[in-house]
Amino acid sequence: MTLLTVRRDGEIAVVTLDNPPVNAISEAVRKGLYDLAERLDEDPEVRAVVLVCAGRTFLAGADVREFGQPPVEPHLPDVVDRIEAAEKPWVAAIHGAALGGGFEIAMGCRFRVAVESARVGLPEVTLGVIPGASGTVRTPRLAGVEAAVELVTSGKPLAAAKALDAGLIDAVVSGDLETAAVEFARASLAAEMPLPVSKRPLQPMPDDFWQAARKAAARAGHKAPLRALDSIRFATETSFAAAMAHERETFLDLRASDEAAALRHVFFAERAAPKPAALKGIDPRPVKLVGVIGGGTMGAGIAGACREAGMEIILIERDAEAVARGLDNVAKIFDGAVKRGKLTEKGRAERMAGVRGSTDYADLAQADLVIEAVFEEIGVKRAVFAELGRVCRPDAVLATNTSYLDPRAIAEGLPNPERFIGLHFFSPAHIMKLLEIVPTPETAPEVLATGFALARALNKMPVQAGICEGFIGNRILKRYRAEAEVLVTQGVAISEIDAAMRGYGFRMGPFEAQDLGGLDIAFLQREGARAEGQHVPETLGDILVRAGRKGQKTGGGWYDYAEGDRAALPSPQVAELLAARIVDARELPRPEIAAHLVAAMAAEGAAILEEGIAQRPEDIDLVEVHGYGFPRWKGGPMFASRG
Ligand code: 3H9
Repeated sequence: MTLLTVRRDGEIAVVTLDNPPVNAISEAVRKGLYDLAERLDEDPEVRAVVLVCAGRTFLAGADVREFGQPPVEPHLPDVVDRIEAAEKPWVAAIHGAALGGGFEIAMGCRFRVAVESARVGLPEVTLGVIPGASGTVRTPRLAGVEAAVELVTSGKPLAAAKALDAGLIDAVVSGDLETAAVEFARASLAAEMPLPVSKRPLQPMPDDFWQAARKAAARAGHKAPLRALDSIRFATETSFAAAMAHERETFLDLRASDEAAALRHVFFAERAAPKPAALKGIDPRPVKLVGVIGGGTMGAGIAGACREAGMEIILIERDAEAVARGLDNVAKIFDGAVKRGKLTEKGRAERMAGVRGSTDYADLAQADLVIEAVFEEIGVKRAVFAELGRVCRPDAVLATNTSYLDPRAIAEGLPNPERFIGLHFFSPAHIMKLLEIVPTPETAPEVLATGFALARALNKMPVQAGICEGFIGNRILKRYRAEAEVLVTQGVAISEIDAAMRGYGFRMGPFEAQDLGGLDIAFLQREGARAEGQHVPETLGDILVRAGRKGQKTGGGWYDYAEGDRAALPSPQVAELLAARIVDARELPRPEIAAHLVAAMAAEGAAILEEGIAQRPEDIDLVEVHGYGFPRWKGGPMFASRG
């Protein structure tokens, strides 16, 4: 394979870069491009250069695998500068995505053309760094300060049409990209050449603009967006060269930070999770028609997510009234999408036309996949699978969405048990990214592969989990909450624990989260276990529920709430109810509280790994980041607690 090839089309040189899988900018790519810019400048027959990429995408950015090592010359900013300084204008021909350093190289080119399906962006902040090859310095010159701030601090790429509107690219082309780019290059030779981006003027912005932008960037919870903003602001107040030096320094500083290491860890974990090595070469079963049993919040969310991915849905409920309610729940999901401008009325109607309700299990005879999302009670679930075993095709994949029950017990007596699997969605299922995939010892490999394929189709993050109470996520949650209660019994204030976890990066602390979700679900579970004769010690949460404090919905849980207000107020009643269990008042610095609770999560994670419930520590981290609000920039409990 040749990294860079050059062919001539008259006076245009077409440079093709081929560095699979995503044309990441490695040391070899940097050196190759730099040398080529020199060589093509010396070729008297070349008047313009088109840079195009082979494979699925334009350059996807700096090679992130090199970020843990010392930087090696030529550095990317020098490559971008060299391309910009070329005597012959370069035209970036973009398909797939031009991201990070890839877009910075495109900004070094005199022109940028893209196919309609392409995206461009500067996602560096999602990796805990800022653009390091002029993204914060050239973008405001190319598209204006406001557009640059949005692109750089959000890290979100823009589709070609929007990028064109924003001035980030010069044209959206149709037909063959390379041909169109060569034509564009040829036409540009006849017209007046625009200034190189580094020479374009900058519009300074007023103070209140920067204040508002700072507020917005701070919402991300970690450093990189704020540092990126500072870098853009500095670029508007100083020379190009000074801004470049400042950007590079910030980039290198952040590259070495814990946050960047954590975000890289999550980045690579996310890419590895959907393609487990054990399933290589195993074809999933096709899934077009999906049955969902239960039209409550969870069932409707699952139906909505599957429908959004283009599958046809049959929603089964007990009676006509429940069917109507279930369909209404699904409709609300699409209504929400219309309200947010994500879906047209026509799109909504089309989505709903593919969702059918029924009370008759026989309607599932042709379903490829059926997902059960009924009440978390073993008898109810078993009855569902007895029906499914009777009516479904023997090769239809049958899945339970249980979060705590043993899938083996649910599937007991099911004919063809190799088609059975646990698919644990998180509520609201059309939004939450995590999908725990729980095979039983009998689950066939292609059924497991179907679970992973479904996750990909639904744009979810799949993690395989073994069978134990709570699988990976809820088992760690239980330990986390138990450990938080231990701190309370040691005299640490409930509000201090919540504040500590918010300070660590969670949206909510463990007690606030319980008040929002309700304390009664976990309580009922514990009561169920007790009724079965298991020894489940009385928790502090049990004491509150027995006193009628089930959370916000009952006006109070761990905190009191004024009517119609969600502000959590310390509760004298809770203090009184728990007084007998609290040893002493104790003050613990917030970082210590957070470290203690994260260590408890990691300890449970280690046990989960040892028992084979999770396959890799990265999987545990993904579960926490995508299902439980663990701050992404801390990498997950296993990463955060590494030695
Ligand atoms: C940057 O550019 C800094 C500069 O400003 C300054 C420098 C001085 N590096 O996602 P996929 C691998 S920061 C190394 O499944 P898709 C990935 O691990 C960078 N490897 O494909 C996977 O490997 P494997 C800014 C990378 O088609 C394989 O490629 N850029 C990189 O679903 C396929 O990946 C970004 O943040 C990389 N940069 O999506 C862009 N990117 O096969 C990050 C991917 O072994 N990348 N790999 O598992 C993406 O967003 C997506 O990969 C992309 C393709 C949309 C391009």
